[in-house]
Amino acid sequence: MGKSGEKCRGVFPSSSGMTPIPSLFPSRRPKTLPFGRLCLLVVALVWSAVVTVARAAERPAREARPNFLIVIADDLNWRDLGVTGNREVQTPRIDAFAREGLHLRGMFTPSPTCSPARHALYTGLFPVRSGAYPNHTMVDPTTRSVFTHLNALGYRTALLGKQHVHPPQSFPFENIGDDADDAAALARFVARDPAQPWLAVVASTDPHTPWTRGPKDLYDPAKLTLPPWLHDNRETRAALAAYYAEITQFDRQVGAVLDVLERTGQTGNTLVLLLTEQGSQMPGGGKWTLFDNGIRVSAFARWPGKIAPGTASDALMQYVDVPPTFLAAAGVDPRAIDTGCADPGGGGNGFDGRSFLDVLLGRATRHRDHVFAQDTAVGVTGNRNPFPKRAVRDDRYKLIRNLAPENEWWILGIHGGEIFKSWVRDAVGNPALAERVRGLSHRPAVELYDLREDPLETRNLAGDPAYAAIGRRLGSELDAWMKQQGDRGLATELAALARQPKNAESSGAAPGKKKAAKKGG
Ligand SMILES: [Ca+2]
Repeated sequence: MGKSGEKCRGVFPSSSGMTPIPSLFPSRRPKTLPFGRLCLLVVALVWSAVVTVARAAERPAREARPNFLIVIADDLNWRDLGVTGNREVQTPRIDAFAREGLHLRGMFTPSPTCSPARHALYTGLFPVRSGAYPNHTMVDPTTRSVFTHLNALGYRTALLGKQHVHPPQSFPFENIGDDADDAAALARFVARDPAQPWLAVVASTDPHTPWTRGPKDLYDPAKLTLPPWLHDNRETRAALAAYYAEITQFDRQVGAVLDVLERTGQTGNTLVLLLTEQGSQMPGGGKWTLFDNGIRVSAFARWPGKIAPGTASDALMQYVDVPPTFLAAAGVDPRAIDTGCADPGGGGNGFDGRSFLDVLLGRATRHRDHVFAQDTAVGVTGNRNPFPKRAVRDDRYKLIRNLAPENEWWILGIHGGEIFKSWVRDAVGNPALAERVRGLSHRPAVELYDLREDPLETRNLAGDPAYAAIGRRLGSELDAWMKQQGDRGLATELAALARQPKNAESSGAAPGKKKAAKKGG
């Protein structure tokens, strides 16, 4: 099912329009009731009253358990929203949503790639420990996810849109459709039983390549302001305009989802978490890199009456912290949860993440001292060489280690693309551009950045004696994280293919499942 084939199936006749929500109850009734049916009706009415009373008795517990909604984009650079400072991309619904809750400015994904990022988001486990570290990957089959944990608490859980997680028994959500535009499917799910709390994930495929959807007429390539990580030429401008149109398409999708909550009366008791996922597939746009363009996430949380509107937090946090946070918000101590996955460093089966509920409720301003990330090139489509990367970041500095720096980093999605090829063409006779292009494929063993002074990570401070102590401090944090994860660096990278279901299936090690995802990465 190609993305381009989906273009006209959207539910948006306009930015505010939406497919009507089907009635849950048939309206057609017989005009007269025979005696037998009348008796049945009386019995039904009495039973209905009994159930209503019983549900009223449960209400205090019910009100203590909010619904949860995650809305996640696909390859949306955190900077490319109106609310995060991009003055040209149009995201009115997201900007308005941000004003209704808390802007989590310190959120990071532990992987700049779709599949491992989503496994971490749903399991609360970092990628190497769970086994889900390359792209198109899977967790160990005993692993449980937020869907497992909330189902056990009596929630119903569902996912609409992109999956990219495996195996199914670790992610026991109800699949309510592969098309994140299908707001009516979401409406049917959330309205099904008012007495049962729910978790829903709406996982978009926008603005993942190919950039084919959205209102292209809003963006004139010739008039766009290019961000500094992009080389300015005709091909790049055309791609940027198409990417922005898909971001606006995602914004409309977000609007339709929020409208479902309004129409079904679920806004008040639902904690909504909106995530941009990871960097874009532009060269330098961040995807498959550990620069902030790749791993930083724009995140916004709304929970009326609980989260103060129009607020922001710089507390560092990661996707692995989301499941513990939801469980804490549901009244459960996340430290008592068994993830089904052994902790090689700490012992036990607990989460790698910790609840940031106190940040949401305005009771804390700090959460983590460090965030961590990894990227695995083996298993990415068209990858030519192993190129493992690891990173640690605090609120000012970042250390990146490239564990096979002698190799050329080359993957089809960046280096085989038309934008990159146009840059290579333009670099002939342009030494400054040639050096930039080279830097997209060749990296030093160690990179150290001062993000306060150099937010685009262009001045590598590794080797500068003035920063040696900072490098050592971050290096020991990274060593400790890798050890806790059971991460063997290059050896782990070289074992990545065995962590992909397509390879495990061919060896008979995993059950077959064809994902309905429209796009890779
Ligand atoms: Ca993605």
